[in-house]
Amino acid sequence: MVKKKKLTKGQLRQVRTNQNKRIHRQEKDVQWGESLLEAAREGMVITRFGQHADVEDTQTGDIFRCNLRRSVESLVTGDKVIWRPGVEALQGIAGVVEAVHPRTSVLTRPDYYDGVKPVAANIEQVVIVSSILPELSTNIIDRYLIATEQVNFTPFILINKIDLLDDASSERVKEIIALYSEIGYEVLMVSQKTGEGMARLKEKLANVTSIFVGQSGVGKSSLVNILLPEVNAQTKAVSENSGLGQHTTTTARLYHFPDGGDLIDSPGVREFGLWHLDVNQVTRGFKEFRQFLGGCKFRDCTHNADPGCLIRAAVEDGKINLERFENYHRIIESMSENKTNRQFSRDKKNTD
Ligand SMILES: Nc1nc2c(ncn2[C@@H]2O[C@H](COP(=O)(O)OP(=O)(O)OP(=O)(O)O)[C@@H](O)[C@H]2O)c(=O)[nH]1
Ligand SMILES: [Mg+2]
Ligand SMILES: [Zn+2]
Repeated sequence: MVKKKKLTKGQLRQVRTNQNKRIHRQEKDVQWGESLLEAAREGMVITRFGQHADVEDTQTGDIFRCNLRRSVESLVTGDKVIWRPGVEALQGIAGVVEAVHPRTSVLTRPDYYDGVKPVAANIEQVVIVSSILPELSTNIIDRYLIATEQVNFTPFILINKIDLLDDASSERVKEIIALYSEIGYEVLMVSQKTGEGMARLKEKLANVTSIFVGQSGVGKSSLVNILLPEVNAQTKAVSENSGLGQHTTTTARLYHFPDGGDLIDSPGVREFGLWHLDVNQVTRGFKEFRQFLGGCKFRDCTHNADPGCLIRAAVEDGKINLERFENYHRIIESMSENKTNRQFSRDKKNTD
């Protein structure tokens, strides 16, 4: 714990005023007057929810639930912050986040109303988790790869639940591994259930800050529980009715490995949207396309049926994988659909 000093008379008075406000329900939020706060300390955001964040004090390693100053515009798991402890906890809140240090990296995704939303900050490695159940989808993997390629993260692909492999899915996994290895992405196969492949995964996670991303139900939190047995993150079976994950994890949370390295577990999203990116960014997100870009006959080539398209030619020559090419066009199409829907619901929101 951060050492507490004895309260001065003025501080005691303010504490009492806050308590009275609370009793009389006049004020929803606890007010932290200057005199109720101790000196500034360094910390890191372990998790953020609503108007609160759990901040780990850098010096002691203890975790404190904090309010956020209004000037703090955006705060996510992994953010390094300056925070100040209160002289005593009020309504379970132990301090205030005063400021956020500049981020070395941030993983973002679009939010329906707010534009771009950060998911986590100061990460180095993105682990794209996929699994035999609910589904093995290269379209989803590609969406995450595009997002990670924007910021030069090192991504790798993790296929979980290989204990569920049958002949057909084994063939499919082999195809997927070949596809991504050829482009230069590492693919690991693991089973949280049997422990297969877990040693290699541990190696990959040592001494770096990583984030698990991927659909709901692929087993991100289950993997966290095996990697860090003392954590006990909540997990839930994939729904038998819908065949979908149940959105069990609701907010990103950071864990430390005892021997070095951090791991962030994140909530599965229904669709990892990319409409905060423009077409060029998506195209460059397919890193094997890059060597051909700029060489098509027409400058505004859509890399579809356009004459003189080098990307299409590369597909025909077997230099670009057909599945990746098809995913590319599906993603580009869905981006324009989503943009229209979003505009529509924004207009609707404005007239409501
Ligand atoms: N057979 C098998 N089941 C697994 C494996 N790993 C996880 N599961 C099961 O998959 C289900 C979903 O796991 P979770 O860890 O909750 O999935 P998640 O990715 O954290 O999901 P969200 O928090 O909703 O994003 C649970 O019932 C797990 O027991 C595995 O290796 N093999
Ligand atoms: Mg989870
Ligand atoms: Zn082209």
